[in-house]
Amino acid sequence: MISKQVEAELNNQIKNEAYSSQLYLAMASWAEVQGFEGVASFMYRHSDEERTHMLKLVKFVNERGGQAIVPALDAPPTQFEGLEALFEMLLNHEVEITNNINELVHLTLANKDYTTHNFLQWYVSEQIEEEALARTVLDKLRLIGGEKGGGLYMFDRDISGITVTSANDEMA
Ligand code: OFO
Repeated sequence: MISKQVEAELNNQIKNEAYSSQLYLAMASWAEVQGFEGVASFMYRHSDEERTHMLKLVKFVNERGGQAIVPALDAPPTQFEGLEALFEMLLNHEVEITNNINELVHLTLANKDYTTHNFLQWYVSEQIEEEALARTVLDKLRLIGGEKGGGLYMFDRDISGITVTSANDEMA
């Protein structure tokens, strides 16, 4: 059984993951319209991943005697200044999510809730990968000279094959 406080914070994280999914879906749609098919397919996949992160939390809260709440969400942006701005936003967002997860982990320890603490370790590892991925993509984009460089076609083509979990291998 989870405490009311842990339940409330897990529900807050459900909202954060749901927003991540919507944000990346908005990025996918923008990229598709701009003609960046590779970036769009990467973002569509990333959006799906975030939905699985949310679902994992929904099931956990319900299994532990709480009730997962499906939240109302703010609308994500519809316009992005460019690819570099888009990936910077993604990185900043993931850093924020990492902070949220760390706060949650801290709360479970303070509550001596070792079951939830154990469950959250998956998210701790996942955040290492997500931040590393965003940084690697940004580095690659800067390496080709950003928006003004001539390598955008290759960048877009390469990124379509990257998955969140295999980011480090594939971008190496
Ligand atoms: Fe769910 O990891 Fe990104 O936000």
